[in-house]
Amino acid sequence: MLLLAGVLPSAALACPGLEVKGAWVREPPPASPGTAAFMSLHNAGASALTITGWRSPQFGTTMLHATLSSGGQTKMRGHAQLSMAPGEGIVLAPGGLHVMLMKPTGTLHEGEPVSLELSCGPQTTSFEMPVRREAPAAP
Ligand SMILES: [Cu+2]
Repeated sequence: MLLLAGVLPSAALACPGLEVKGAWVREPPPASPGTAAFMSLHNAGASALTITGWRSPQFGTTMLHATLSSGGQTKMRGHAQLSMAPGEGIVLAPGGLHVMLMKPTGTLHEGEPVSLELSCGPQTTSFEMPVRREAPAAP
């Protein structure tokens, strides 16, 4: 069956079942080369969901990082993909998984929006998240 692209709701092109909650970006210190974004992801769909890419027009480089602590030292390393079974969720939070945002194209201050695009194969989900100085209180 053919569908007319013009009448497709945009949600049909989004990652199926993906829900994003509580997304925010830490306000970078002056002259910082980058910052990080945090959020809760949930797969409300009927099939497994894999997030394969991250992109923000406000940063030159966007990637998923994990934080590792060993011997009192904290390191970050790249984290390939996030997969969620139906009903499963993943939390990106300070001290753990985060979206690393490097090479900002401009300055960012508290309250300003940052756009982020998540890819799951050929589909994408885009949203805006606010810049914050502090982590929001847990709901
Ligand atoms: Cu990082």
